[in-house]
Amino acid sequence: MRMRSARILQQVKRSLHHSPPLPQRSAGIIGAPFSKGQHRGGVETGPDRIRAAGLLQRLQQQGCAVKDYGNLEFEEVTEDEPVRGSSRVRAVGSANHRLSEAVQAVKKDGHTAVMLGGDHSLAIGSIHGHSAAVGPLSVLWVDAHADVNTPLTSYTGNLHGQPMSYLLHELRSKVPALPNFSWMKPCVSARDLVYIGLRDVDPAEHYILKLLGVKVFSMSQVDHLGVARVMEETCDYLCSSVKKPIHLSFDIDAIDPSITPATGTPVVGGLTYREGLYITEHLSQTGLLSAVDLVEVNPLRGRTEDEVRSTVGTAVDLLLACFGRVREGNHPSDYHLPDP
Ligand SMILES: [Mn+2]
Repeated sequence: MRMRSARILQQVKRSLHHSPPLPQRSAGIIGAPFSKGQHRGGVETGPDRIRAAGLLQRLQQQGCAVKDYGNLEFEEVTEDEPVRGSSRVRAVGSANHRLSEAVQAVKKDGHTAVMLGGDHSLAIGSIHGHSAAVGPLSVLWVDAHADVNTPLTSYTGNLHGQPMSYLLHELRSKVPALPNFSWMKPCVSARDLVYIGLRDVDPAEHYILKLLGVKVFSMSQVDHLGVARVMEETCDYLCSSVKKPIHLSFDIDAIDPSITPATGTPVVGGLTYREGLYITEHLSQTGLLSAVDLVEVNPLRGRTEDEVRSTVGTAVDLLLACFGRVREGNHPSDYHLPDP
């Protein structure tokens, strides 16, 4: 009898709480004010602008525990001549070494790591550190670009267009040994990588993605399938065998530049704000999201304050969704209606 009434009480409670309760999560935030993986100044101010838009407070308001590890300080590399056509290799190698260690510390403290960039070369250290702490990962790379040039295929010599080639086991023999990179080894299998949002892919990159059979949802596929099907297929694909922790590497230029113009290499025809939120809401609900990069927010690239605000605000909204915020609304599990 007591069992039964307890069950009825549970059912009543459940019907009162039909919107999903806020998940208990904790975010460990690392600022990485680094811009030497590309040539435009300003992207190093991204982390502080994202914090100033209220990221920490808003995460706390939605029931998420937050620890801010502050901004990393990167050592000045004075002699940094190009190597095999790539620029500032030593600075990128050294910064990513530091970042890898910082991400490992955040994971050992038990948080979901949040790396605020900075340019996308930082994914090298972020993904390496994440993998060093938790083992094999799934990587979801949301970006207009594939960032999988090797130093020998890159047209620009910018390392923010190369990070995935350093990280993939399958490309080990195609990436030359570089100064200040001896600390890192590839740690991602092509089978465990999914791209969403691609629309500006170099020929060599396209060749690599086909050669390795990487799962790609370009903007054409997003148009064709719709974002809900894309996320369903992404999660089925990544979780088909073992459920590995997921690393989300989100380049703000994946979103259409009409929404997020303050970024270094905008490309028209991107994800809508709603598609971006759908991706992050859906990932959050898998319970497997273990680290997030939010990179390439460059406040100096906005032509107006409104453009900067829209870009930074979108970055914040994407991160809130990673930690359980859904558009239908949330309420704390101990919420009580006030009695008159
Ligand atoms: Mn990128």
